[in-house]
Amino acid sequence: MQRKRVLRSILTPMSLTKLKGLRTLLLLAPVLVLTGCSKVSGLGYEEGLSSVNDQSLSLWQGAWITAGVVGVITLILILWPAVFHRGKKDGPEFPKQTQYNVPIEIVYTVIPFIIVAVLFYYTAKKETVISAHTDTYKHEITVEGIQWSWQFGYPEAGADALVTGTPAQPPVLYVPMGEKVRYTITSNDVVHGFWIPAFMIQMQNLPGVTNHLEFTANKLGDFPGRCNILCGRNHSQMLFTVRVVTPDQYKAYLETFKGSAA
Ligand SMILES: [Cu+2]
Repeated sequence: MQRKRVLRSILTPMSLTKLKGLRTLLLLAPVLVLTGCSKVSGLGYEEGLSSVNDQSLSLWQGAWITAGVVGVITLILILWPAVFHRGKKDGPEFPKQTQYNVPIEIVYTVIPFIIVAVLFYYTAKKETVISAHTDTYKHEITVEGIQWSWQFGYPEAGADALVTGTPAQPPVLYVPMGEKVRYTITSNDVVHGFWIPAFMIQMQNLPGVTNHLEFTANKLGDFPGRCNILCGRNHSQMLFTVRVVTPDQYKAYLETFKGSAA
C-alpha cells in the first residue's frame, strides 16, 4: 500500500504527461536525424582518393544513414511505451499482457529481413565492381606478406625489382596516380591483411592462394598502410607507406631498379 501511494504521487496526470512526451519526441526526432545527416560527409573517409572510394563511400554513407534511421525509429519505439503507457493511477499493477500477436510478429520479422536484403544487395553490387578482374590495368605490383613486414615487387622493372621491409624499416609502396594497377596479393607464411585505410581497401594475403585486386589511386601523397589480420608477435609493426606519385615519377622509380641491376 505504501509503495502504491508513493507511485501515485510521482505520476502526473496522464494527459499532461502525454503532451510533454509527444513534444519531447517531436523535438528529438529531427535533431537526431539532422545530426546524422550533417556527419554524412565522408564519415572518416575522403572522396575520390581511389577508384575503390568511388564505389565504397556511398555504401559506407548509406549504411550509416540506414543505421541512423533504424536507430531513431527504435528509440521512439522504446520511449513510446515508457511515456504513453506508464502505470495508471488506479490501474492494475501489470498492464495488459499481449502474446502471440501474429501480425506484429510478422511485421518485426519482415522489416529486419528487408533491411538486411537491401544492405546485402548494395554490398554485393559494389563488391562485384571492386573485385572485378579486367585486362585494362596499366601496371602490376606484387604484395607479399611476411612475418612481420611486406615485400613489394614491380615486375615491369624485372624479377629482381623487389623492396623488402622490416618492422624497423617499413617499406614504401610506390603507386602511379590515375593509372590502374593490378595487385597480386600473396603470403610467405601465415594469413596477413593488405590494408590501405584511406583507399577503403583490404584484401587478405593467404598462404598458398593468389589474390588479385585492381584499383587506381587518384590523389598524390603519402597514405598509411597496415596489416589488419593478427599474424603474430610483431603484427602491429607490419606498417608501410603508400606513396602516390605522378606517372613520370613512377617510371623514374622503376628505372632505379633497372639501373641497380645493370
Ligand atoms: Cu600481418
